[in-house]
Amino acid sequence: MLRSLTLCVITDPKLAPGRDHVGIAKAALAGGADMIQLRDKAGDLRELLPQARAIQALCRSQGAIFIVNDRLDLALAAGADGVHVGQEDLPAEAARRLLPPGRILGVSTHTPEQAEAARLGGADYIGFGPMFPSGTKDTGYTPRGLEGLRGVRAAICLPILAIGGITLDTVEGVIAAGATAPAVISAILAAPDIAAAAAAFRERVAAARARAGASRGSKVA
Ligand code: TZP
Ligand code: MG
Repeated sequence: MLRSLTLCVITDPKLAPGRDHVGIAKAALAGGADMIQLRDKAGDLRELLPQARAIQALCRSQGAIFIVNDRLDLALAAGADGVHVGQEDLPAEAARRLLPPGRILGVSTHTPEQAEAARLGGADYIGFGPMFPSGTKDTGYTPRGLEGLRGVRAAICLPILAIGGITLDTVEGVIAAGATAPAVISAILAAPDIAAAAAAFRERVAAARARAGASRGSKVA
């Protein structure tokens, strides 16, 4: 399932005025996102829990995966499919120990060494970035670019969700460089029509995969 992911949309209501996490998730799912990650650095857990439960139910009904960023307590309380931790959150192995069997663990990484450590800690997939300059989060790392992505792809066989400044114009290159799928915030949430923006991303990812498949086929032939 993770290996066939096409698009992860990360909910951040600051970037989608007038919509809450559930509204963003609904629109992204309508456009074909197959993973939703709830990301809220400041939210009150009492308010986030019902939203997380609603998104989990929506995702389940549409065969999509629901992941909670940072907050393992929220992920567990909502019955989410998994949790995504960064380099300053719970270490991967600690999160892995606390997650029930079968749940998904994602880890944000910025270097091949961090990616390998995440794998050893039990990650099911890694986030890798920032790919390009991003106004959404200052990770403290310079953009990794396609070269950085190729390096981590060569170093590790886990699914990779590339993140950071990815747009419709750059997503095909990101897939060609070895990402399993993009994880996107602003290019989708700030669009006037979130569902249409998600659908456009899906199409580009599918096109890039088809091209990669065709070129592999022609090399074999
Ligand atoms: N981690 C690395 S860059 C980033 C995160 C959460 C922000 C991605 O947001 P955007 O708006 O798609 O650049
Ligand atoms: Mg985090």
